[in-house]
Amino acid sequence: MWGIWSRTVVKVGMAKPCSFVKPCHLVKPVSATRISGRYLTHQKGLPSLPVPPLQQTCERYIAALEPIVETEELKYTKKLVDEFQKAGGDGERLQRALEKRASNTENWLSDWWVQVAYLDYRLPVVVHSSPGLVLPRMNFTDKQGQIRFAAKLIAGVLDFKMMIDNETLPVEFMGGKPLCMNQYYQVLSSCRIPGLKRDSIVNHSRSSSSPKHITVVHNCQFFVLDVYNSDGTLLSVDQLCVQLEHICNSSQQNNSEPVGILTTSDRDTWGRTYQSLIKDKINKDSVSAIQRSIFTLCLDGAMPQVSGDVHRSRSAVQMLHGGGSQWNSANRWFDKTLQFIIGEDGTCGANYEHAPAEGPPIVALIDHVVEYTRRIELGKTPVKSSSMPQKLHFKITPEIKRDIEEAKHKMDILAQDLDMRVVVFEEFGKNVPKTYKMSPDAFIQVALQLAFYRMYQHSCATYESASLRMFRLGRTDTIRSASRASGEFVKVFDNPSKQNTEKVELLEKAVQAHRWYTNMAISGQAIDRHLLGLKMLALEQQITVPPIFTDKSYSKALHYRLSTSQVPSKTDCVMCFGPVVTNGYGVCYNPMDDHINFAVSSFNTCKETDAAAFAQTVKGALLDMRTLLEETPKARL
Ligand code: COA
Ligand code: HC5
Repeated sequence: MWGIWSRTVVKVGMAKPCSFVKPCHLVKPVSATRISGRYLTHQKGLPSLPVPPLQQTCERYIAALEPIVETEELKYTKKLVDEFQKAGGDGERLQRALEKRASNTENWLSDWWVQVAYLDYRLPVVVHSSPGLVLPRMNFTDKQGQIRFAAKLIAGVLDFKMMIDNETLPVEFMGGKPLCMNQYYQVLSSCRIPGLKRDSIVNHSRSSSSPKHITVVHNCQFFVLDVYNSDGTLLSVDQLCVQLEHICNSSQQNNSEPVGILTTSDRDTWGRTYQSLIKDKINKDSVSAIQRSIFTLCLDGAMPQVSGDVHRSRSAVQMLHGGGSQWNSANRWFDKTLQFIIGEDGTCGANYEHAPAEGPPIVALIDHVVEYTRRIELGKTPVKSSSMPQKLHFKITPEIKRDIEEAKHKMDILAQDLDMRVVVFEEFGKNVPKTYKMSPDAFIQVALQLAFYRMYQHSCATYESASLRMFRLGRTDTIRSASRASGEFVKVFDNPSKQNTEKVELLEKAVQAHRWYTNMAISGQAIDRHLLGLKMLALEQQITVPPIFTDKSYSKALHYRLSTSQVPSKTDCVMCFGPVVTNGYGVCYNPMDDHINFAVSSFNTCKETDAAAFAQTVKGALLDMRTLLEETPKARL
């Protein structure tokens, strides 16, 4: 299996030249019709994503390969790279074409990226692409509490939506530079649609009749809930409570076909089923109501009681895939860009379909919602009557019934395979690295490198997400955390014959190397998206794909056994995702001031990996690195 972040590799022969004609099916750039003034002025002021110099990328590519390929492989790749970048070679030609594309587009990368990383990707979005987000356990333990919290949550999301609609969202900054805000306009009222070979995204937020409803799913049954009164005002929290109670009361029996499970299938299979499903007018209207809705709210059924770390890990599983067909996997519509998930025992979080946006805008929305739910009180306003929620009906043919059974079966295999461990590292957070004048993120990444080396005695290709939102319509590039400096550090760290002063020096160098790579990535000078762009052009122009892209080193460089991401938040939550290769780990972390939340995933069918063991080894690495700094006086200077 190729994870999304590996599949941009090698399979050159299989990849078809993409004809990115009119990307009407892509995330629509913000249109000038409704979004205006402040937002557009801000967006226009942002710089365009640069195309890095070819020679720079070639040099940095070779440097990045050093810790992860064999000496002989590196020698061979150096020759290919020299050939690629020589005057009059493939590289020069492709580079010129890429520069031309950059001058003719708002962002030379973003449409390609959405296509390659998401819409062309055919594995299920569940586990393989859509992340989960786990909020701290909330203070309720029964159905009544679940409904009351859900009502507040809906009100909180609509409060945030108002800021999006009025363009009053504060512009975000990174390192003093303003960020692209486009992703905020893509997360509500949008949905992924399965295709036969390629998916698409619809976004209804700026259509002339923008949606006024959400979808609620309970006991695998879907309902349309209008969240605006006929006079255009929002339903109050009390009104929402009444509506949710009505939904729950009218779906107590689990007697409908669990049609939502179809969205867990691989995309080609779901694409085929989708075609036959929407042939029926009733089904088409029901599916359209889900797709158009502002977001989906999943009210989950009760789960067996567990506590502590086990509860956190179980919640992460609920957010990521719902626990399997007998639990809540069918109580979802995984194509929906944003799904809030609320259990009966205080479990609460979200799942989001990744194509339209990165984690940070989702987290900002959720931070706002959590804050809102803490402020708002119930039972203060008289309950006005509002229109009744509408149940969505589906007509299920024997063929679709068969597809549902197959989807259940495959989802259950996937659920069995995923090992997810949420751990809280309680000893310290950003505070300790800061004391030693080190970047906390770089410190954590070096600890991940040390942990991997301790378990496997070598380094692996490592991916960390870097934001490109300093540029207009920017998405992400890759920070390659395995560097020459990290390699030198991890090799020496457990060697008792080495002095602590040398170890500290190597640690400092490794941390600095990581921070250097981060700065280069967020300023649009990293290598991965540039190489992808050059390869995409070769495919588009139907010229022979240059050998550097069919080279073994390139596939090794993209086989990320460590796929990682830092997603910070105000709320003490943790984000999670699956590994991107069969023998890899997915590691998402949220560094708070005095602790760090980690979610580590791996596949049970892989005998080499073990999420719990890796999480434990990361904890050990962080502690040992701090001890080294504490015991080595030089470090305090
Ligand atoms: N000494 C003291 N303090 C330092 C320091 C140093 N040498 N270097 C950094 N710090 C401080 C920073 O000022 C910052 O302070 P704050 O806690 O007050 O904000 C804090 O430490 C964190 O900085 P750092 O750990 O270096 O990370 P970062 O915030 O710069 O983040 C990335 C690094 C790569 C995560 C970030 O650039 C990025 O791209 N984020 C987006 C990732 C993303 O999109 N993920 C989701 C993908 S879906
Ligand atoms: C709720 C936020 C979860 C983070 C999701 C994330 O980091 O996605 C990465 C996106 C990117 O473009 O780097 C991909 N990754 C999960 C494979 C790291």
